[in-house]
Amino acid sequence: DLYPVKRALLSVSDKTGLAQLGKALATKGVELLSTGGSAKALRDAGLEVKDVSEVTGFPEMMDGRVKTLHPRVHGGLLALRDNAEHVAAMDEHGIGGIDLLVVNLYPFEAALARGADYDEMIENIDIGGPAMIRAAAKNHGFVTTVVDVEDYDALIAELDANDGQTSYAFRQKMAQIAYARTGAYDAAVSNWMAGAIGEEAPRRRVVAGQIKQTLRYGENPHQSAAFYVDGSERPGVATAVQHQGKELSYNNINDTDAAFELVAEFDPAETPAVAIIKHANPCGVAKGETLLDAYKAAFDCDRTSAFGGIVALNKALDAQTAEAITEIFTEVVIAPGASDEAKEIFAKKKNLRLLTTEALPDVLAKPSTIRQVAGGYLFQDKDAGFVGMDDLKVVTEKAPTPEQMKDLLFAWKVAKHVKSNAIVYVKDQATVGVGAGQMSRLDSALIAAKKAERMAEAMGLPEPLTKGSAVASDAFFPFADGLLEAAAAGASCVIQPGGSMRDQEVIDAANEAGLAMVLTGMRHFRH
Ligand code: 93A
Repeated sequence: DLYPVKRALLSVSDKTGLAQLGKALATKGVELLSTGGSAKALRDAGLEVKDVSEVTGFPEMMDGRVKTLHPRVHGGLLALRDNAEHVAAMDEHGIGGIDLLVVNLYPFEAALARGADYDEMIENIDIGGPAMIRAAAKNHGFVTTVVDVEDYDALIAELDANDGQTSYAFRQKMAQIAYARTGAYDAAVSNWMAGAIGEEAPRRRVVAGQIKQTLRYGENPHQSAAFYVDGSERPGVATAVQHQGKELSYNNINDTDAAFELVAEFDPAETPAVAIIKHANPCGVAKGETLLDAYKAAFDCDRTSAFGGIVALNKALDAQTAEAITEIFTEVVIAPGASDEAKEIFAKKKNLRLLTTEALPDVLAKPSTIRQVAGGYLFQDKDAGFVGMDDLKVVTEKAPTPEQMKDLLFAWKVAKHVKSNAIVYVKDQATVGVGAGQMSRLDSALIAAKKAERMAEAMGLPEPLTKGSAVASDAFFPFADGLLEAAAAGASCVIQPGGSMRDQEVIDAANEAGLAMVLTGMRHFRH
């Protein structure tokens, strides 16, 4: 199953390592064919190269759109060397076999990342490259295809080990990588176009990405895992710069994403805000005069759970807040920047990871989200639903005071980021109890209240902070019981979508308990 490499075609946009590869091949007596820029780079390195235009008898034309699209190239890649008719056709038409194809594509993803305009993006769609890659990879019975600079060393090692030949297993492996590349490339093109034409329905989105990190393991140590990026420049965990600490784990990445998306709900131009996340749910979220105040208030919601948490800030990390964060064990801190002083303080905590981005995530953007089910994928727009003061309908005898209204809207924003069923108690722009992920809304209300009681005991407070709080429910109360539980915990006002068959029953219960209640008309399920 060994097949010799006698003639190679090299056509690469990224010239990294090209000269070294060319030299190694030339030393082995391989004839080199190449396209314009690649041929020049090889010649500059002192190598003998034949231009593809000389092989095809056509110049590279139309701004390079047509350079390798020719039967002398594609015949050379596709001909079955052990098929008499194929060999006869090669002879008849003067087609020489190409045994090795080294191509990397026009940098479409890089153009996307730097925000190139439409015409530039179009010019960066490589046609000839993928055509050759797909041809060579199809013919892996004879032809070796290399599409990644990172595989040059493996190629040379393979040729060294086999006296200038490659094994079938190697060619097959390279072919699989090749199709992964062309698949991801066209996915990037299609996804970019979807955005460019403002297509909202994600129905025909393609799932593809580039590997960013092979993870040590998945959610558990017996699961293998990897982190793929989609090439977009959205501020977030995928594009953040890590300043210190160990590699991020699967769970870290997931939790950091949840934390940053949540804290981005709070406009930094208004007030600093902090979110602390555990297992993808917030265990404390608060606004404050300063970041430090916000951190302290968020921490006080559930000090027990905050241990080993992920902290997200809506403003650049400052020294005072950094100092406070280091007082307990924290896994990750993510913020749109960090002062030098803050970085120095963190440097003493070797295990703490600090990530910074240039901006906050855009909470109004609606990129597709993807979830896998057995045999398929579920796509949907990200939940970018927003409810403002004007969208609220007061349905009780009492109306919320302006102070209560502020807390209600705060609670509502947090509830959007809590696994359903979500119940969130808020007092003075800080969560004071979060009930997440229960199968009954009543249980979420109970758990959140219980946690608040425990915190009050631990902090030596006369009564739980849920007394006089605002409470949010991510979806309607199907019965009055959940609402009554919130009232028992001391809530004085409620925000919820409404829309239950028993809305009237729930409204009556709210009036009886002396609560003010507003309806949003929008729910925030999150599963
Ligand atoms: O414009 S193309 O789609 N038309 C072609 O026929 C073609 N052949 C190779 N782009 C084509 N290529 C690409 O050119 C390769 O995939 C590679 O990325 C690039 C190398 O060009 P150069 O050697 O001139 O730098």
